[in-house]
Amino acid sequence: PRWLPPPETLHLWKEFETPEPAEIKAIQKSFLRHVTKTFARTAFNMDNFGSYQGTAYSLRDRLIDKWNITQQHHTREDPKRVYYLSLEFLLGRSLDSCLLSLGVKDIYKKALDELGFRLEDLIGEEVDAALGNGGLGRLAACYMDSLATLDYPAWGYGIRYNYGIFKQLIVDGYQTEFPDYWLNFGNPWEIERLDVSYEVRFRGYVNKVTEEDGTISYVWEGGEKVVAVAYDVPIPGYGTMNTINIRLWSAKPAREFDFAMFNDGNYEKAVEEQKSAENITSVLYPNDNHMVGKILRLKQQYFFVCATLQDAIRRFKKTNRPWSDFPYQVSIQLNDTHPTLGIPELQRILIDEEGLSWDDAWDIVTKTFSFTNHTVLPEALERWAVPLIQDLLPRHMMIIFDINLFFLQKVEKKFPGDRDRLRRMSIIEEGHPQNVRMAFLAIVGSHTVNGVAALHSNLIKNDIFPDFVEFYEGNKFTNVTNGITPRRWLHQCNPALSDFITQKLGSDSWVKDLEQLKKLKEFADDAAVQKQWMAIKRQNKVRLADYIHSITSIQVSPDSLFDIQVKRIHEYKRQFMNILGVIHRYLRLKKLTPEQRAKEVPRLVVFAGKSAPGYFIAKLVIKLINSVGEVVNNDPEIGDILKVVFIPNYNVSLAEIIIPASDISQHISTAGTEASGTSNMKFVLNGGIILGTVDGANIEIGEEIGEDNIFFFGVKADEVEDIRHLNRYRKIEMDPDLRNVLDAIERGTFGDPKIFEPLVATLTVGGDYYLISKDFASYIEAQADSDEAYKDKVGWAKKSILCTAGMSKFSSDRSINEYAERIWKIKPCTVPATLN
Ligand code: CJB
Repeated sequence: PRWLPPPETLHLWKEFETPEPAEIKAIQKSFLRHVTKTFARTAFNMDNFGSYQGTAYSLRDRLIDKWNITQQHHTREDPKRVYYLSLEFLLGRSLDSCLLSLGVKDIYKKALDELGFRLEDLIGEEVDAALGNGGLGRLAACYMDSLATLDYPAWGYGIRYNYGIFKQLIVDGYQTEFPDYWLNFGNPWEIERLDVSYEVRFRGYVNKVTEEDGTISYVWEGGEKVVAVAYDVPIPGYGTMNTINIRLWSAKPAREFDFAMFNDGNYEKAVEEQKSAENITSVLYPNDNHMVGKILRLKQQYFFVCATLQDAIRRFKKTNRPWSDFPYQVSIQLNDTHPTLGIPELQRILIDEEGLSWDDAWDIVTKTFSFTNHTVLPEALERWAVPLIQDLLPRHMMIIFDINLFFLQKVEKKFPGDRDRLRRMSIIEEGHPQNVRMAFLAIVGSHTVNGVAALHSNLIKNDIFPDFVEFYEGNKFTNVTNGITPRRWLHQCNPALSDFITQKLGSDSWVKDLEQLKKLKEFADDAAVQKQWMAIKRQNKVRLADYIHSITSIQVSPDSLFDIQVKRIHEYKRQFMNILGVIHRYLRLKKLTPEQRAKEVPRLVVFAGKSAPGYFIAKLVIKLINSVGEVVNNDPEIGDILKVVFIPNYNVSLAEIIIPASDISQHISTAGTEASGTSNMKFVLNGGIILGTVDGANIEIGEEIGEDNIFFFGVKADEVEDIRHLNRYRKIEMDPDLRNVLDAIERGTFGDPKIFEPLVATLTVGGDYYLISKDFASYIEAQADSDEAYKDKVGWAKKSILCTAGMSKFSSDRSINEYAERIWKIKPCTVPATLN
């Protein structure tokens, strides 16, 4: 039974629910209370980490107050909510962003200063929450920030992995992986909710029950159960009361211990069972844009979807509405196909547990779900073996077969006798074994399917799902171009530029309304603004140079052009082409006289990014970058004219240092392979210039900022297929400059050439699938253009200002408003000021 507060006690609750005022004394009081009481430390037993904890806990109190007020308001108003289901949330650090969102950074700084702590040092003590691989996970984090800031009633749902993405160390030039012990020192940003838990069943059997009236129903029984426990991560909106929640599930054994087994002396077996439950949420799979068909991953997917739906349904049922209202109260967004099992799971609950008819249930399901596709790479599209699903989720497999049957009947009706079409469109792919095509299941079970940039959404329609576009007559498919939060990716990571923009625009309202940035265009030719603008860029380059020195001992000059490529290491992203271009530059520089060399634009080429641990070729790319750096950086003839640095362990907090420091950033995927990219947006927002291919969101960025302010090169997406076809059937034309570069590698200029043979082979015997040879000449030309442009300091400053000024479109606030209005049909639910 629910506990209800005696009415005469309510005033006490109210009093303590009100957030404390942000006064210096109040802050110091709460800080010291946590330091001494929560962490049992004293003035004589303190360090920066202790004061980080004290500060974080004091902020956490404020967050919880805001969170409670928000949730109470939502409960009262009962608006339609969106649930954003994602296997990844790449949040990074929270202290700085919370201080800024709550508008208390300055006063906390003062309060801590008086106690003898520097806020900047404390911020550096926090470990990243790295529950994601790359773009997809970081997008989810940006979207949570926008949902909160725009006052939407939204929940994120995911998994609380005990280990996030691995820590990368470089040993002898090679990537080595270490576990990410992120929870070891506690996590101030989560609230453990032992009271919110659900059972999740795996395996077992399906009982067919024939009722007295002849109707047939199915009951899923037996098997093993685990419990999902909620951990809540409050996400405050910027400058608003709205504080939403990311609910992360952690797996616990259903029975704490099997005492019978224990008493029998079978202690190990008893512990084993417990461990096997906990294993489910133990580790994030470290693959980006690549599916791995491991059973534990499938368990993770069902585990989080099952707990999430129980939670959403419990909330819905509190209002006593009929089931037919469900899609008008609940919208569920599938972040890629990873949570697609939610579709058969909701259908199962509705027909097996709630007694709805198949058709009524399916109507609810298809009005509730929508699906975002994030990639066209075939190796990333999820396909799960039918026997695997059958074993783990027998009832779901039956339901998927039925969904497919009814779907194919409709296809047959629309295109009678078209057997090949049925085969192509079947959710079940024939073969040994059969596979479930998760993207097809997601499309069939959703009302809307979107790609993440204009080009990508067109490729989805024309190249990967054309049959579905034809069947649904185009009605399901749409585009929502990705965005990034300007709070973290300008206001927080680049305080100097942020302050300068506020000063020039006369207000900081751009932080919540990025359209305002357009007004910066007026200043593009203003010499004083240009000077200040580039001085800020230089400060940021000094900050990065210092970081590079502290980590790698390599000294780099802040006066060189900073040319940066940071992202997951993947063949399609072509870091290999970048380093081949660096070798080309090095060989050219070596041929020059010292006088000629002195006239060259000095360039620092920075790489960072993780490779999937089992991705052999990507790991060789890292080795090659480090080997080239070793030679180039120690060549006395070259000096500062060229430096090559691989910064280890790329993550969100490192991105915050790297991105504001770029002059050029590279986004050079083979046309048609990068769905959108989001770091491209971050770099340009910070006044960096893109050198990139006509791919993903680069295209839309070019449209917004003007083609003069971006260096495009390479073949277009619609040429790629033909070139690949030719590459397969005749000898590849090797670019002569590229041949020289490969010769240098093969001569052993960068160490034992044997090491790099498999990598070099991808350009020749491998058929050069990513068209490096084809694009090499135009890549080198674009690089030369960028050198020329950089010599013109005034012209460069103008470009840089116009870059930032043109980025309004790429705020995640714009993306989220599009999702809310066009897909989720939700409205803001603003907490009234009187409750603040
Ligand atoms: N993406 O990060 C991932 N992981 C995947 O498995 C598939 C796609 C990326 O998603 C980003 C957000 O939509 C895109 O910007 C990026 O192009 C894509 O590779």
